[in-house]
Amino acid sequence: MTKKAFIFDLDGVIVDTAKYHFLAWQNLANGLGISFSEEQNEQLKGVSRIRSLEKILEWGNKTISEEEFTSLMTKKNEEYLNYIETMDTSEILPDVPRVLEYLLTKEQAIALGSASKNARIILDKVLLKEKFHEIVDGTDVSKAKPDPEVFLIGAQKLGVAPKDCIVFEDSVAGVQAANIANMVSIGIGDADVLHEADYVFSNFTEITEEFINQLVITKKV
Ligand code: B16
Ligand code: MG
Repeated sequence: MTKKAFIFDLDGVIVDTAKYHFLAWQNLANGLGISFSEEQNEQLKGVSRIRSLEKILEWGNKTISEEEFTSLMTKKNEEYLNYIETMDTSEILPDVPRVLEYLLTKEQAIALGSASKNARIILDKVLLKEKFHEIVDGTDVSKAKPDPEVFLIGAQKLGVAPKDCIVFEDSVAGVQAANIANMVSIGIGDADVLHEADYVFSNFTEITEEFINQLVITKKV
């Protein structure tokens, strides 16, 4: 088999940490007198920490000082870290380990491409860190998705051309980033929301070995 690179987003693809981000952002927003719904949380998926706080302040029509902005970001992250402290392998989304193992047996390259600065901590908690040949996270990038930087760095680190990379993403911004990078985009979630992706699956239980084999042999032009 030829070698391709498979790049996985973290939050919403490997683990469901969106619920913890939601609780921490909601607490922060409510403290500022801003209401914050699950629908609004959807719009923060794949979005960087800074941009997420900017959006919440926009929704609440609130302006704060730079110092307060920095201190709120720290507070949010401390609360988030408390939530993820107790994470374990039970929080890995269904069939993710099966797909990772299959790719490894087929000697394919695997990278993580996440906007989260906490990605390495989470991979450690769920004991999946050693499955990835390269990890690119929020500490390695300067531009947030839909900018393709995170995936392009992943491809470069693995030594695989972007057209030979396949990205698994749960966010619209992430799917757009993969498309802009000229990679194959696979949406994990709702097909209506992720309609820009080349393929969409509800979750990894729907991803067969035949489909993966097909991805490995297909050339993107
Ligand atoms: P942190 P992903 C993203 O991770 C999350 O989807 C997004 O909700 C979060 O704000 C962002 O990471 C930053 O996370 O505050 O931990 O640095 O989906 O790109 O893996
Ligand atoms: Mg995500």
